[in-house]
Amino acid sequence: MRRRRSALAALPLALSLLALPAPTAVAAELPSGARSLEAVNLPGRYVRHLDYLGRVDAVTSGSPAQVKQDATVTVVPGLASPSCSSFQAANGMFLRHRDWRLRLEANTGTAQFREDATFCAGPGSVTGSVSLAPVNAPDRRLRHRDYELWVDPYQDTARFRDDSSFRLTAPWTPKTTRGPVVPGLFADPHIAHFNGRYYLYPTTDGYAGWASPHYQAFSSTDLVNWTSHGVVLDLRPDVSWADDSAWAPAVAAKNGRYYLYFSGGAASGDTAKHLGVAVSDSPTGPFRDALGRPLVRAGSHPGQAIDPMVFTDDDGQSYLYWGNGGAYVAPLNADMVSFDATKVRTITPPGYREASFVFKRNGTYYFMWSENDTRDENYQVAYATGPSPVGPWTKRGVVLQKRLELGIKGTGHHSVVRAPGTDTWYVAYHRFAVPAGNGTNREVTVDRMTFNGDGTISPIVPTL
Ligand code: FUB
Repeated sequence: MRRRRSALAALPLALSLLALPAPTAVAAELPSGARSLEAVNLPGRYVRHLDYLGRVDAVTSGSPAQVKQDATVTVVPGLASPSCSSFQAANGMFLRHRDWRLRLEANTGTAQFREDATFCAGPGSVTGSVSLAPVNAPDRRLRHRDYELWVDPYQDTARFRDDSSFRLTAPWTPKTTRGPVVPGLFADPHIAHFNGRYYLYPTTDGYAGWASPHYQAFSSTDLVNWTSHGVVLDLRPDVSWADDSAWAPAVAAKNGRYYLYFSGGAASGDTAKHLGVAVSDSPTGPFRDALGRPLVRAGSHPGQAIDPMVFTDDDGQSYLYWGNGGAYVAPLNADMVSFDATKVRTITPPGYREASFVFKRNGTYYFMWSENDTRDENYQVAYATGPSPVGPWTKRGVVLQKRLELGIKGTGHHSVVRAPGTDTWYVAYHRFAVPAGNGTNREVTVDRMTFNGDGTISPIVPTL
């Protein structure tokens, strides 16, 4: 039982505490994935949500399945800062603070929500434990008080340090489905293989209006276990002509260098998106703007200058594809950062919305794209085949679409990779986050893509 002190008796202590700044929550990256959080000074009590409010409650092996699930969260890169963390519940909602109380709410994508749902980890009071400071209130800590979870001003007392320290333990509810390949909200994955590793370059999602300012990258040797390489390009400091709308990147390698094609807009309210190119000596960056200006300016062709993709043919010639509303292709110059504007061709197929992707198999060129709006559960992937990288194209139909019996919606903006030296192909794509996602809360997954004997693509079966 905690002893209550009178307000007067507590005053000298409170004044002395005011003088002490809260120690900086050193952004110790938490392991991502499903976890439970146990209060260090209340062994057996775990962070859980009950009626959308955070508490620390007893959980045992005999607890009802619902209690175990409510005491399990998935740790994902912080919605407001990828070096910190966010905590997602099984229903897709996030733990966030509001009025200094910890709550479980759906991500609205606003800057306020993303910050309120991002916590930076620092050392806890005992070895192996962590304390969690909101990214937007670094002098406060998540702590339990009368078994409720609050975000209180830091106090330099043993009691406060214990009340605000948690151990990350094995999850009470182990994940039963495969889930997204990288935890958290990401979309528009560009998958590629460079020097023995697979790389994934997605849009960072969860932002209202898809306003993310940066790109993160991941790599893997087996397409199952992915390593985060953090932010590889941040538009705000690194690109003079763009601050936000870091949408749908694509990376191509040539002559030992890596070229990241990206889109960006100015945060000034200008809704135009331009397409740029950044370069690095490493597939994991850091990438720097190669031109100091856009490669394709908004308005240079009908539709939006977004969703770049580069295909390099067997003769070494690379082609840049892009466009929303209209699909365009142009041969890139050898420098990979320029092209002859007179050589741009319009290749918009029927049903085309965005997200061009081109690859070649057995001498046939495949042109794939997304149809409908990414906010629509009917967002889907279709394709055409042709005899050259610029067509002419024959539409073959839709190959990837929602699977409602599994709760899979909005499957699109994909990319394709072949396991080197084989005829085994994989498709990376996004879907509405399962469950509770939508067109700005999307997640990335990878499935097999197979071909029929006549070279057409078999329907891709989206799996969880
Ligand atoms: O992620 C932002 C935009 O949504 C992409 O550029 C489009 O392809 C759509 O997925």
